[in-house]
Amino acid sequence: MPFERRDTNVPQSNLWFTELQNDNLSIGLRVEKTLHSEVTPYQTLDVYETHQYGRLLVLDGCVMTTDKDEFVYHEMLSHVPMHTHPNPKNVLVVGGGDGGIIREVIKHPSVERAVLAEIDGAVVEASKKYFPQIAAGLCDARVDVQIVDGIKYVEDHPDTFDVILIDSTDPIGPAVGLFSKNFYESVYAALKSDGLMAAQTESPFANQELIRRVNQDIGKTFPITQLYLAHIPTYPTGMWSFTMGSKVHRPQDVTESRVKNTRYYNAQVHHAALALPEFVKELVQS
Ligand code: SPD
Repeated sequence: MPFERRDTNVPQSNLWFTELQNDNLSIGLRVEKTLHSEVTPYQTLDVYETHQYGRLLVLDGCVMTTDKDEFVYHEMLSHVPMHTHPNPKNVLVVGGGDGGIIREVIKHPSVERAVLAEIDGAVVEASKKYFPQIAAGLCDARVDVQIVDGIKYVEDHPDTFDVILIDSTDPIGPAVGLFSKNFYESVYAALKSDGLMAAQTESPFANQELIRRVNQDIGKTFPITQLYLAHIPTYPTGMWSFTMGSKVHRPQDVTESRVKNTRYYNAQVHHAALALPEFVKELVQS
């Protein structure tokens, strides 16, 4: 049977959310209604109800997460590094005020304490209100939500964490410092002797220079560096990268999944995500 086509007589809102990636590329979602808009001390924050992807969280005009595909990003930024560490007990999430990464981190039974260092309390509040299934973990007894500058928090906590996850916005505005070599050096210092980190590092199609630089900077800071990929439909180009820096443990050594209730991650996906297309290998080898 061919595609089921929409009845063109049904009236539709003609309001579209459009994220301009650059002068030549945008992604668009038809909006059913605007649920929330505010200007926080750090950024603009909007929440929309969309037809295709459910609720959509937008910061400074960029898609942060949607109801329908958030699981891919949150599971892949958390479970690939969390499984790479044999026994992660103390975990820090920098950014990630919506709570999605924390929700995944606390699925690991070894976790005793998970700190969220988010600069903008408005993101946490909006997520609790409009994305309760994403923010659910923020109330867990092991979770400590700190509304602070993540860069300073990392600098102030040497030799503290087993795993640090950097769930930043795009490298503009408040997130610029989270993509710098100085910051990766602070992250290295905040990790215990066998600690490891992972960060979201944008699209290999749209952000090649950034990926090249970040890989070099993490590679100069950590003995082990690994870029890995996942497919996230609402992020520009759909192909998304994450970069891990590790003092000792290798993501290739993971043998099985320690968490059962995932929708994207499993041990096979873990290894598949490490396999890089040739044009992405070029970015990390140069
Ligand atoms: N271009 C999208 C980059 C967004 C990365 N962070 C999203 C936050 C979701 N927890």
